[in-house]
Parts: sequence; C-alpha cells; structure tokens
Amino acid sequence: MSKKKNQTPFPSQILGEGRVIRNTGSSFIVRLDNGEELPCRIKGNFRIKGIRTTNPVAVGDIVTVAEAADDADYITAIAPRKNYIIRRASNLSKESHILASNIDLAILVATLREPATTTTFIDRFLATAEAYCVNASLVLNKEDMWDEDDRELAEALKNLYNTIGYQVFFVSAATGEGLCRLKEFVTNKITLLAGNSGVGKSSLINALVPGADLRTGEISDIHHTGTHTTTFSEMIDIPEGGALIDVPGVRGFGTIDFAPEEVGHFFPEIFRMSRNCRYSDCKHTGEPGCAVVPAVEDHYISESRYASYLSILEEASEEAGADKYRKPF
Ligand SMILES: Nc1nc2c(ncn2[C@@H]2O[C@H](COP(=O)(O)OP(=O)(O)O)[C@@H](O)[C@H]2O)c(=O)[nH]1
Ligand SMILES: [Mg+2]
Ligand SMILES: [Zn+2]
Repeated sequence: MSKKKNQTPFPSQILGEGRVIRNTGSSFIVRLDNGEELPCRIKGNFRIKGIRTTNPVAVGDIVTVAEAADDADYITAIAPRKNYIIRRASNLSKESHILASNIDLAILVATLREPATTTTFIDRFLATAEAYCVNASLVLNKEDMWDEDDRELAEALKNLYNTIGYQVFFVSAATGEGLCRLKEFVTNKITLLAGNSGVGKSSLINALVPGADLRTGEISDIHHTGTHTTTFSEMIDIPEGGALIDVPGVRGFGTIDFAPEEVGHFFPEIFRMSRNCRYSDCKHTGEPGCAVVPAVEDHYISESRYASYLSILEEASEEAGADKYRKPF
C-alpha cells in the first residue's frame, strides 16, 4: 500500500458520501447519495476513542468513498455517528462489536421457546439502548407456537415492559399475525433488529418486506458461534420508507463502559425510584436509606429487572476494580 502512495502523490478521487448498507466483516457495500452501490474496503484506522471494536465500520455509518488505483474503492472517512448499539464481542473480551449505527429504533426480537430468550438478555439489550440514547422496543415472535401458559407469560412480559415505557409487539413471522401494526411502527424509521440466533429476525424482515429474500433457518448457527464470528449485517429498505437492519444472532449481550454508579440510570424504573435514595451514589444493594430495594420487595420494581440490574452492576464493578490494578503501561 505504501508503494501505491508513492506512485500517487495526489489524494485519490473522492466518489462521494454514502451509507454502509452491508458489512461482511472484510468488505462493505456503500450506497452513495446518487443511489449507486459500491463494493468497498477500508483504508485507514477508524476507531472509537478508547474502545476496541472488531468492526471499525458498521452498517448505518455515513462514509466517504474514494476511488483507488486498482478496482477496489475505499472507505476513507466516517461521519460522526448519531448513535450506535454496541456489545462486547464475548463475555471475557475487551473487544466490542458495533451492531449498527445512526438508527432511529432498536428492536429486540425475542421468543419464549425455540430458543427461549432470557429476561437478562432482554434487559441487557434495553440498558445498552438507554446508555446510547436509542429508542428500543420488544417484539415477541413465534406467537403461533404459544400455548396458554406461554400466552400468560407473554402478557406478563408485555405488562412489565409497557409499564417501564417500552412498546411490546406479539407477532408471528410464520402466520403474519401482528405484522400489520409492526410494519406501521417501523415504516419511515431506520430500525435495527437484534436478538439471539433463531428467534426469526430474518424471517420477520422477509415477511415485512416482500422480496427481501434473506436466508433463514440458521438455528444450527447456535452451535457454531465460535467459528461464525464473521459478521454479516445488512440494511433492507422498506418500500414505503425507512429500512430494517438484519444482523447475525448473538448469544450474550455483554455491556460495555458502564460505571457502577451509572448502571441504574439505564433502568428507567430504577432510576425514577433512586431519586428517593438517601445517597446520590446509592448502588441499591443494601445501602442505608435505599428506596430501590424496598420497591423490589413491594413489587413496584420487578425482581427479574432487579436481577438483571445486579448482573450488569457486578460486571461494571469488576471492570472498575480491574482498572485500579491495571499496569499504567
Ligand atoms: N413457528 C414459527 N417459526 C418461525 C417464526 N419465525 C421464524 N421461524 C423459524 O425459526 C427459524 C429461525 O429463523 P430465522 O429468521 O433464520 O432467525 P434469525 O436467526 O433470528 O434470523 C427458521 O426455521 C424459521 O422458519 C414464527 O413466527 N413461527
Ligand atoms: Mg438471520
Ligand atoms: Zn438505592
């Protein structure tokens, strides 16, 4: 590459600005403002300060593309991101993965069975969305598989999350149940669909956008996550306006960069209640005068939400502790 630099003393010709609509990990497709779609690679080092990411460029990024001497075009700059959803690549990893950027809405697709999404997973996702100022909603898919108990559980979850302020949709990509309202909700927005492998993200996009033709049925991916770390994310236009972003399924949702005293801010109902705690830096783990713990005991705050809060708090505290002992070089 340095050789090429020597040969071309002038900056390569800028082809324009556009949005990254596909990311395979090593290559990208950028749609220019004039509608042209260009296969691109990355040139340069785009890193968010202080965060190591496995993908420096994400679907949704607004980038500058330059023509190179050979036939590959290059992404040479990224415009500042309005927002993004990021997760830790794996629980122990220091590396993070940006799922998508510049979005209007992040939807977590969850299922009660095949696979069963845990409330911890849901809450970690929602907390991340709060932390990065992204509107989030919940979609419970595979409604066609529910028996009476499932429906009861679904109603309880809906009630819980509605009370906190999140919209909840019951849908079935298989039968089309509930899709009309969901489509209405996502039209004219750029929406990320996230969730475990096999919950039906791609099936939902196929059902919402006729002709999207995404590959589905990748349930076996669950067993291959180790080798399937290559990312393949794609933005699919909604003909009526807006777009949906399909990303590979994730197993866990490691949160990043949360200071322990901050975690409560990302659980709206805990945050509201924490105004009544005696100490402003209360972590709600048994401090004197804490208002949150009694609210959990009195069922004003759900136990599952509080458990999710504690799991993130623990992670954040470990990080903070580790920082203290980290060598300064
Ligand atoms: N019964 C039922 N199966 C579904 C539904 N949505 C998706 N599936 C199935 O679940 C599997 C995983 O779907 P896929 O869209 O690939 O999930 P993704 O990994 O989240 O993209 C496929 O076998 C789909 O046919 C649904 O609403 N009901
Ligand atoms: Mg998929
Ligand atoms: Zn408290």
